[in-house]
Amino acid sequence: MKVTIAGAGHVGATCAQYLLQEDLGEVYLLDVVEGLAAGKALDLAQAAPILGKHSRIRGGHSYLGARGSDLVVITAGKPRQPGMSRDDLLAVNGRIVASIASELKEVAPDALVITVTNPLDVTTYIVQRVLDLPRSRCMGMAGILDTARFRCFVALQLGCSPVDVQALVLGGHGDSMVPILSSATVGGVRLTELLTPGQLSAIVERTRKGGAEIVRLLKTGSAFYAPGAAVAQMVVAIARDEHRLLPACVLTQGEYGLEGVFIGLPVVLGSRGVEAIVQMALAEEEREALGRSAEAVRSAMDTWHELAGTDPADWAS
Ligand code: A3D
Repeated sequence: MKVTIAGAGHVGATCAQYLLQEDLGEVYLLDVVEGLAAGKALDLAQAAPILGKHSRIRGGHSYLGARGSDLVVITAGKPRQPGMSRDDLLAVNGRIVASIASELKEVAPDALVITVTNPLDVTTYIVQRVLDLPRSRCMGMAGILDTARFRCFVALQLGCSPVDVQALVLGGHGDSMVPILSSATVGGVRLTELLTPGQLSAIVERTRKGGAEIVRLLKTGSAFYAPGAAVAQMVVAIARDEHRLLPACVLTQGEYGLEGVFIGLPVVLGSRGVEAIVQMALAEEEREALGRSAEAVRSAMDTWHELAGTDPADWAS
């Protein structure tokens, strides 16, 4: 499998490091800044003999290096700074991902694409439309990260292993995200039996603001270790045809009563990409919150069209 990572910044390079540790095959790191991707790739390639890995990692700023990629991860773009919302990045990052998608059309038109750049749900939409990909081949990474944050905070509260916390965070990658409490468990025990409503709502709130908490602490950018690990988990699921059930941002076609919006839902990930969207029972308030989250994403999609001066009707699949 050949994986191109467009954007060799914090998230892109961290993801490449995890992929090297997985020994997945060939990775091409790409960045608009000359020397950055080549330098980081060379550094990672020199880690391979120490780690006992065989993978080939190269880097550059030319799209020719991405030719023949089976999978492309797009992490190029500005990260948030303190006080910014993800939607504040739409104008600049929307244009960046649109230009990258146009380039990919030439060199890797059939690759599966995982978008990471924020605001995630809208950038995934832009990439899907510019590349005109079937929805199974175009997805966004956010749900694994938001879910991991939720699992981490539950584990901190209970003093248990985060591995035993099984949960899903669905919806848009923003303040409207929807942690699904009705089905969350710890080692098979319902989470609602282990924590009080007050503790649960504090964890939900911290999860929703989980990215901003890190931005506030770092002051110069946003999270990258957990995001890099989350993307790598999706890449591995696809490369090894694992049929993992994971949350990812996908185009809805009626699932959960939602039509034509990109939003985080439980999917099955394997070598064909999104092999299925899993319909699960939600509590009434969770279903309503998912609907509200979809409306927030839809309005951000409309804002993109205003910014880009494009007609949503021309973009309809
Ligand atoms: P950063 O470390 O600044 O890296 C971004 C890289 O993109 C830089 O090296 C830039 O040179 C490069 N770049 C910019 N424009 C282009 C272009 N046209 N072609 C190729 N490369 C380009 O940021 P980061 O890695 O911390 O974050 C990258 C993006 O991921 C940001 O938009 C973040 O908001 C987003 N992000 C999303 C999540 C999700 O869960 C969805 C999590 C963490 C970060």
